Amino acid sequence: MNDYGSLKQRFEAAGQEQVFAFWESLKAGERRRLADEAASIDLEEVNRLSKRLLHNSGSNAPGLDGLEPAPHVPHPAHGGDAAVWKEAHARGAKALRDGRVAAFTVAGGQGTRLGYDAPKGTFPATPVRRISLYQVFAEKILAANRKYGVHIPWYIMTSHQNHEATQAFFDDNRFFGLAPATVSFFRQGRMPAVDFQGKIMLESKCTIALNPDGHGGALRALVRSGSVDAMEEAGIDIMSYFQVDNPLVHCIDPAFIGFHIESSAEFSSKMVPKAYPGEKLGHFCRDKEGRLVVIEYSDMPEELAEATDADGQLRFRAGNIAIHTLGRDFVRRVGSGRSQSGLPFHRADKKIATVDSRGEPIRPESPNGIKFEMFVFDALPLARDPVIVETLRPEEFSPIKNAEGVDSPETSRNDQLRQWTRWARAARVDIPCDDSGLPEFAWEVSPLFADTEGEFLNKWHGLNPKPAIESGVVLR
Ligand code: UD2
Repeated sequence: MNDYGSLKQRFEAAGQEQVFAFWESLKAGERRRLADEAASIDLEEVNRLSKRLLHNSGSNAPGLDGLEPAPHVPHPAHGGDAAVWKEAHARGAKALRDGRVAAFTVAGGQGTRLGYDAPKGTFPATPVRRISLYQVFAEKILAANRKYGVHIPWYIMTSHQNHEATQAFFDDNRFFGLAPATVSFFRQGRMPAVDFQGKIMLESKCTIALNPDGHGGALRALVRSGSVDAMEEAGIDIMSYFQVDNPLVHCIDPAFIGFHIESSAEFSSKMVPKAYPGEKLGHFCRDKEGRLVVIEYSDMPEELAEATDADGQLRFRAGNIAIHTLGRDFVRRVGSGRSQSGLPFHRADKKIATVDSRGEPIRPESPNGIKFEMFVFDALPLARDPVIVETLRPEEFSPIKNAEGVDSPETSRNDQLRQWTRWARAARVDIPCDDSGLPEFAWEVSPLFADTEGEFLNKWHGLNPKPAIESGVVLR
């Protein structure tokens, strides 16, 4: 009770006493739960953010004055220097063989748009085997382990909501052949939602409306969970960062890692040219202080998003596909800073399930409060010598975000089929396709067989006899 007394006092002093409005009617277990949740909140941070973000549009976006397109390393297919890419590849491969690299997946999102009632990484992603996103990544990591003679550790950031289910999925699937000790799961932090007066909202009489603190919360969570310490102990100084939603990602990409090392970067990113101005990708830009920044699609004025160069290409075409390389010491520096020196929070107005003054549930039909989120790409301007490297969209980016339409399971499966079919055609295998390169039947290439066209050609030429590529075939 004493603990509760001081907790309540702190909330009163911060003008947040409504959190305990139903305390007297709660059972012992419910009180403990509420007190635990309340104790996890940094009141000073919440009040400071509410004050700042309630009174502006809250985008917290970098300034748009004097914005220029960010420079990037072009892919050899678009005029990049093949010799420079070869060197970068060799440098990255050495770092991999030396055991300096960990894989890192952010998977704490709520996946609301997909309408799938389980952790998104468990979603069946491929056209024939229908294996999960997690299995796709696991096979890619396993393939890299074999290639470089190492056990690449894989860190997965979950949320409070999906942590247990994620771990159970790996257990049930025997970690897809990875050594269990090399896979670590940790929960990201949470932030309370506030109403438009800045008051922390209850989700029920005994629970606070707490939400994941955004993928930018990864930096704090990597530090708090001890992952950064564990990496240091194991001699790992580079993290290969990717989202849980993109089965085409090269989880471990030696050339990208090589460019990062070559420029002594603290944070590096991949880009693809935007397909059209309104595409929902952030824009890599250089701000007027000369720092690299990402301007989210929703913050980019239409006239800038649509501006073109003399050659007719989009001027701000470098799209952020959320594939990064992070330096371990950089993560420690930004992730252990107290909130003011870490990443900024953004405001998102949302419909937040809550309770009325009698404790009855409210399911609002329009936004009734604010969630606070950090974005990992806000680390870019804080990093020394960041480098942005072009990748090819058909080879690396086809996320599963929506149940239907763009970026859906169907578009992603079709892009996987087009990729494997391109590789097979490069090996002179005749596969009937439509004009978009989509084959007439579904087949599949496991990342354990090949993860790039070059690997496919090597493996294929070594096969004797060669299998017929037909409906339902899986090369593994
Ligand atoms: C993100 C980027 C966008 C582009 C796109 C590429 C933002 C705001 N925008 O859009 O610029 O790069 O991806 O696909 O990020 N996640 C967490 N914890 C959270 C929230 C998200 O781990 O609290 C993870 C989530 O599980 C997923 C990833 O972050 O792996 C992306 O989240 P999203 O789907 O909300 O991002 P999206 O599609 O708006």
